[in-house]
Amino acid sequence: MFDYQFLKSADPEIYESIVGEIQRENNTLELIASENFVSPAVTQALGNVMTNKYAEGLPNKRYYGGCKFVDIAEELARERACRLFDADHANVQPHSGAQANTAAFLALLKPGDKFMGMNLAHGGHLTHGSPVNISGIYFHVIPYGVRKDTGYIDLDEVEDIARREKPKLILAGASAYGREIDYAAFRQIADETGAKLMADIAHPAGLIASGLIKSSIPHAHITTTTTHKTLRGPRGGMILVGSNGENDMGITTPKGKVKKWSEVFDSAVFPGAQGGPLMHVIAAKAVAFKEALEPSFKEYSKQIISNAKTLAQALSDKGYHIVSGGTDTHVFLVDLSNRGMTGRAAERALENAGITVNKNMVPFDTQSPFVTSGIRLGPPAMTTRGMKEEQMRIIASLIDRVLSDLENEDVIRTVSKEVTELCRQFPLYDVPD
Ligand code: DSN
Repeated sequence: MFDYQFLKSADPEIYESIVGEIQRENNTLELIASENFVSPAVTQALGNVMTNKYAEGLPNKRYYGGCKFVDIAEELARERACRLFDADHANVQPHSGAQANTAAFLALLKPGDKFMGMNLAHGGHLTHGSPVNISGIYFHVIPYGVRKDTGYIDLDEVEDIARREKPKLILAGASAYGREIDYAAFRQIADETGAKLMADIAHPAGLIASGLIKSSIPHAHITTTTTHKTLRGPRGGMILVGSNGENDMGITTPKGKVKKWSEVFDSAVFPGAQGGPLMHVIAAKAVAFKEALEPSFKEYSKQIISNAKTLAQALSDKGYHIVSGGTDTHVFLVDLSNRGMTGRAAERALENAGITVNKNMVPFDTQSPFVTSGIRLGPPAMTTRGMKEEQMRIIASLIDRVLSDLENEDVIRTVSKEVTELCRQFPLYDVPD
């Protein structure tokens, strides 16, 4: 599938590290909810000569000559992104989700301005106001969270805080929250309190593109996303604007010129937050969007949700506490505090058995972010391999055997063999010679 003949002789050490990663991905159960396996077509688009090209600006409005062919790739990516999300405008240049969020903040806030974002410990994201991220360093974040009794976002609390604090921006989105987000309710609160609404759909983007869960596009003034999680594209970011944003968010510049909101966001990406776009990645984004427009992608997304629900239920049946009681999406949190172990210990033992997860804070956690009381699980990558409900029940049982006897090397060895066998039944990538 992959041809590495030049790399192998030019740089055997890097070649070996890539082969090692292919083997790791082939032979382990990847349950990190934010990871996925791209198609061979996406990897080929990523490894191409468009990496050579400077293309600051936008298609047909570049600061460099020679952009005829990269323009084709970027136009296709933008047009496909708009079709996929039913958006009016897409900027496909952000190098990552964090870069897309930084550009959105630059467009919407001034240093010191107040915004509301979901508490990181309750499922939010580093770039939604963490004190160690630019979002929390340059801006004044007011966090909101989930209800202790239900694990669901507390919209009453969101409304109370917004009325009291009058933030300029409310950010709806999360990286460890399995329930659907009610963007219409967030928009209502934003309108009532004079805030703009930003949605970060990095995690559920593929499910939203498939029309399986509610979309932020009709409600948010701006939507940011990554392209590599449930959307199954190359690592990268994107900004989307729906007609809602376009209609009511024109701004008047100091010279009296009214700028469309899409122009404001485009300028915030470049020159505001980035220089030259990664044109090879943009080509690969276009390929992934084409794949996501196929009817088979919707079937894939449906299977992700069914797999996630099955995995959560199977673990719950074995006595594990699933935050909020389950999931509507591709991800859920397991609170291990009633099992006498930390998220860190669980992550390590599972990794030794060939099951990759990430430790994660759970709402109202008493442990530090390096230790945590929980793990986050999601099956998008395993669903790409073709696994279904039956395999989810097997995986739940493998996880349970490891976590029920954390220090037992024999259990870890036996489970590890079963993991390898399960992976063998669902082949992923050919290993180069
Ligand atoms: N770090 C990603 C995740 O795992 O959710 C989000 O950016």
